[in-house]
Amino acid sequence: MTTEKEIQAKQVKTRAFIDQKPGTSGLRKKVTQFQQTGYLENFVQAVFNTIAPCQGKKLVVGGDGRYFNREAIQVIIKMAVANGFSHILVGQGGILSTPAASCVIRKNQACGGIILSASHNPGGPDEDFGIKFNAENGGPAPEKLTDAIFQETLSMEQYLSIDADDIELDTLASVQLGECQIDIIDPVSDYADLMESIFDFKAMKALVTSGDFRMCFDAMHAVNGPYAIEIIEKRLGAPKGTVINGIPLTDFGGGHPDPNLVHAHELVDLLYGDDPLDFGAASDGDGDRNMVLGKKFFINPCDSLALLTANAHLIPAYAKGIAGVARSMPTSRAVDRVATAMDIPCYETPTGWKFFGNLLDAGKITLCGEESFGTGSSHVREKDGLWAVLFWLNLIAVKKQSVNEIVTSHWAQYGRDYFTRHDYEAVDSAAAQDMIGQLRAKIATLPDQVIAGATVESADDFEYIDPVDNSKTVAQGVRIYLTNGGRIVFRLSGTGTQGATLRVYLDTYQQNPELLAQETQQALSELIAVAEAVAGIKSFTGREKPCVIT
Ligand code: VG1
Ligand code: CO
Repeated sequence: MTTEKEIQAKQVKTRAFIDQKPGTSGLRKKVTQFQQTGYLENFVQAVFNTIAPCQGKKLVVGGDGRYFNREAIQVIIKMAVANGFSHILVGQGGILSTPAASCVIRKNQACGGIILSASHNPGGPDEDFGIKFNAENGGPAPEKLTDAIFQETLSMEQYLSIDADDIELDTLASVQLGECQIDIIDPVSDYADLMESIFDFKAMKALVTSGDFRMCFDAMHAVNGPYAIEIIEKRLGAPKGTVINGIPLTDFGGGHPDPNLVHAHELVDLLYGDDPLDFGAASDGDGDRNMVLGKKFFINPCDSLALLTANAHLIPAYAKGIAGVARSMPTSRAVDRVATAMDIPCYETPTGWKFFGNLLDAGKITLCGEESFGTGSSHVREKDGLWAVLFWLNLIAVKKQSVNEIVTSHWAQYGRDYFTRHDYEAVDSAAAQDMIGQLRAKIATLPDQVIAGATVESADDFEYIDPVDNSKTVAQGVRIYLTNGGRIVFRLSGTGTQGATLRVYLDTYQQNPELLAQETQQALSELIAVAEAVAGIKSFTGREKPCVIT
């Protein structure tokens, strides 16, 4: 379809907002904030100004389907046309999972993409919305770029748009708006093809159709439903109904699309009930996180990264070996042990996928991950929930072992890093800042102190110098190392939309074969007591216990 009409860009006056600083992963606010006149438009114009000139360039647009996704996409398309983009690729229905957006940007050599998502945060008129820009490598904009975008927002006086009817998003089509071609693309096929090029689909198909392997994938009413149905049910042939909650809903069915033991309770019931399945998996709102479960068995994401690294040679795409690995700082050191054994480099980065981009682009790493249910590889520049699930299926298919056997034999070989994260959500911001401030102030005096029976070996506030571009990122979390091998990390979340969220990460290493099967909170109870003693969490937050324990 072609519109012959002349398209005239119009300048629209706006006022600047001072609160558009992107956090760990883009700008996340309540929907109501995004609905303020000019709020979304300002941020989008700031992105376009930062990457200008936009003339002749290709842009990818899509989101996780949450409330306000469609409205935002219409605004962005019109602004992109007015700003001179020559080609816009939009996922059908406004849908693109975060990893699929990364894949589409790379495959089509776009100059970048705008992804609309607040990830695992709830959706709906009174819930969360988010927007982020991914650069031409398909990865989240690095800090240099997000800082520049933020600077632009502070002086925003006008944005560019056009007067035009809304674009029909539900039909695959190519539409010409003035000089710009807008393609409504199948959001799934490129991504599904990429997965097929990485894994041994033949072996996986044999596994999931064998009749003695029962599995479930919970898409949590979020974006990965169509991807999982296409790949797991259609291409791998798993029985219909293997994917549950597979239709993306604007409010995610009223739940938190967060794949953990608390929020993915429907799946958890299937794996921990009377007649448990062999394998269960879930992903989050925008499809980049994953949780993998065996029969009555939870795989900690830190262990998952270590295991995928140790077994990467069994996957066709990584059979020739991997260049190196990286983990975010709070992630346990399980993967470090594997990297040492494999004699490959292991990098420790600040929290957030944007810090992996340079390492992946430079070919220094092949796999990377975070404790927050994020795992990924050089196939895209985002963490990738479904990829991680397929990796596990591929491993089970070729090792012919259960999840439980694979993990416990890994611990037997490498020892076990017990890990937990305690979240205190929506606490008073000033109190949380104060707590972190006081911890920072005493870092220098901590070494050699005995706290709740444990001796501090060292302490610091994590800083990172990117080995590729030498950029420096400071104040990424207070780390306390104990002489008994334990580690405690305190940091504030950069994705919350209400008050502050304090995250306390605790991990300790156990090599004694007799002590590898403890309950995690039990194994970490002494460390938990040290964390309270050193930081005074209860008195600062006014909370007796964390809201979420993972
Ligand atoms: C959290 C996680 C972090 C992850 C980020 C984005 O950030 O801790 O590991 O990269 O979310 O993931 P924070 O700053 O709240 O701790 V997603 O799936 O929410 O885009
Ligand atoms: Co996410």
